[in-house]
Amino acid sequence: MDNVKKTVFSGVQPTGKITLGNYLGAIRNWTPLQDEYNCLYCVVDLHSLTVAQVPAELRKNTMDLVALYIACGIDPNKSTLFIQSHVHQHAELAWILDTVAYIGELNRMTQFKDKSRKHADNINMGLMNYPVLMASDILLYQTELVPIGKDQTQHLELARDLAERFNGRYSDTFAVPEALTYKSGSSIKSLQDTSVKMSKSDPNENAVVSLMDDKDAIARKFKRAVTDCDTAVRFAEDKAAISNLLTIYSLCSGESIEKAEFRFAGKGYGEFKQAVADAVIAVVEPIQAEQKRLAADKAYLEGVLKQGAEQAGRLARRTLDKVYRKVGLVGRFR
Ligand code: ATP
Ligand code: LTN
Repeated sequence: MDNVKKTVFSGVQPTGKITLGNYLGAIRNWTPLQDEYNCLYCVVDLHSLTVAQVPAELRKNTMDLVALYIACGIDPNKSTLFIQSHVHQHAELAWILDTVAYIGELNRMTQFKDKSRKHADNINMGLMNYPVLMASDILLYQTELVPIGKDQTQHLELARDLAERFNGRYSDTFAVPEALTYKSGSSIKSLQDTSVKMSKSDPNENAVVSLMDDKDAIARKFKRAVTDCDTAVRFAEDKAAISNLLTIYSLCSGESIEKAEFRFAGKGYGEFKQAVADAVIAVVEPIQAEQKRLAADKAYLEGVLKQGAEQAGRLARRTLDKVYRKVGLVGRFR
């Protein structure tokens, strides 16, 4: 690993079908960083245990997501690709950071409040601790940049606070990370309700386009997508639904929003929605084919993950050893 390059870390939970929001807001932005930075891309399986999972499905979703990362352009020869639970230091550092984090600040987290409402029968400690484990993921690698969607910026702020608090208390130990969010696509909205983000856990399947949806499903979902009251294809604050579709169209087709507005001027929503669907299909079809091919190649994926866990483990050990020493734990006798 190159010591002069800055370190980038990001992850997605293997909690089900990866959405177009996950792709446009996060994963898509990871690939161009691979040449300029030391990148670590992680499937954060421990995080997904904070809501109820079916064990066999979690296992499958985890391996499918590894294949999807590669299909989306993450190159295991350039980036470190690994599964969070394969590097035990994540959970260990989270414990130390737990002793630095305050209950009050965790209790205020928007995602914790949202998920507590959604899973009222299972408000477990892990759900509250979620951002501390995320801070651990990031700080373990002396990460400087974290590419994420807008919904995760509050968690990143906490990671920064914990790093600074620890550094202040025990002397300089962690790099203080910065969020990397992009102007366009950092918050793709539900196709049925533009006041909420498109989310894997949305029970309304018309609201969410999955990266693995087939052509017909994608066309149907865009056809049924809510629109605004007039008929103009225009990007504007008071036209949240059309603006969301224009953002998706622009990111998938590569055409600017202005050009797209011009192209669809005077045309109906029907034609526009079909064009959005076509642009999305053109992006996802090759990814789907590659994901399927890779998911069937177990030996290859295992090799990638073995190498990833070794590389990440080496870096993680370095930071955790330092942390244990700083807080006053007696090092293991060898
Ligand atoms: P869940 O519904 O299970 O909470 P999620 O869809 O929010 O899942 P995560 O695994 O929590 O997905 O998020 C992975 C990455 O995708 C994060 O960087 C997050 O910011 C980004 N992301 C999630 N939803 C969107 C969205 N609608 N628009 C843009 N980025 C998103
Ligand atoms: N909480 C993130 C997933 C996540 C993550 C991370 C993202 C866990 N650890 C570290 C960036 C860096 C989410 O997207 N829901």
